[in-house]
Amino acid sequence: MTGNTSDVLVWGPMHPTLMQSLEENYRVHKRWEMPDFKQWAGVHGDTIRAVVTSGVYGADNASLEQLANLEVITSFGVGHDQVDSAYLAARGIQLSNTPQVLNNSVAETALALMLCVSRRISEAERFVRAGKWQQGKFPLGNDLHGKTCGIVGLGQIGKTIAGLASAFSMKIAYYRPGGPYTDVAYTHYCDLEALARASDYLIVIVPGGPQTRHLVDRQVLRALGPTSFLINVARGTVVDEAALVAALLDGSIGGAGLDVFEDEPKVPSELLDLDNVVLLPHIGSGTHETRQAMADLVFDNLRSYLADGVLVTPVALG
Ligand code: 8YV
Repeated sequence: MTGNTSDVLVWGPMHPTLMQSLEENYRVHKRWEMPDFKQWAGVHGDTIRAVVTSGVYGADNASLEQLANLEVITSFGVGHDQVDSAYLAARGIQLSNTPQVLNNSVAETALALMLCVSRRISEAERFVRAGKWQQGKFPLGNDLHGKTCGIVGLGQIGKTIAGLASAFSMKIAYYRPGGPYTDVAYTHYCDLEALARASDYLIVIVPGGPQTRHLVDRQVLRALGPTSFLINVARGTVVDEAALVAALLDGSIGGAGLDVFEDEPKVPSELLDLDNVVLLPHIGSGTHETRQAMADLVFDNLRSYLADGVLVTPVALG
């Protein structure tokens, strides 16, 4: 650590190599270890130019209010719905995220969930472990090939999912209210219910936040129908979870593969006993390689900003 170093406030425990790099290069203040943040900020808040957080931790406005000289937030994850972009823009605080480096991992998680729900993989494994194979055959599943994969949000991750699903010989369709993209040949829908009606697997991969809250609602789930599946690798808030639970309980949809929930880490208890639902603990980007790349990108953003005032992967605010 040099003599002329910056004070950085870290919101919660981060990837180990990121923590190490932060501690080697800056004066690190750990918010999660502070018994009383407001009291700490009253004494030290003015020293903080940079905050390091994640898409899950976010950073609430009331806490940021205590940091009068804050210039930048570098966030671990591509989604940044847990910070208030309008508030940051109004204060002139810059924000970075970790796009691109997690596209493949999240897309692979979406494919894993599609395979799991279609071939009943989790259920089949529970069957073997419970010793039921000796008593009879396991029921049949469904193919992916030839089926329609409807993608809600054909951004970078959505396009990567489309590429993988194409390799499984699926037909690709997508929802985009503003009209079709000119650089892809996939079937376009302006209307989400129409896409749901056409889809065997509806994959949610739009950013979270107020604009997409409950985009997938009761009507969309009804349109998806009793033989089709919902996959969510975006944010729990994009799906009306109460409507999803009801649709799964009354058979309005065939099943679901969920990596995200509205109030993580809480999972609706009704889902725990359903065999046609696969539940994951928000592991979309959770591989050694991808998390390392995300950690490196967070550090690169912070170092670049504190040295030159420039973020490597800035988020356009407001
Ligand atoms: C992370 C994510 O798990 O990138 C995102 O938006 O949801 C995940 O990659 C999360 O951001 C923080 O750990």
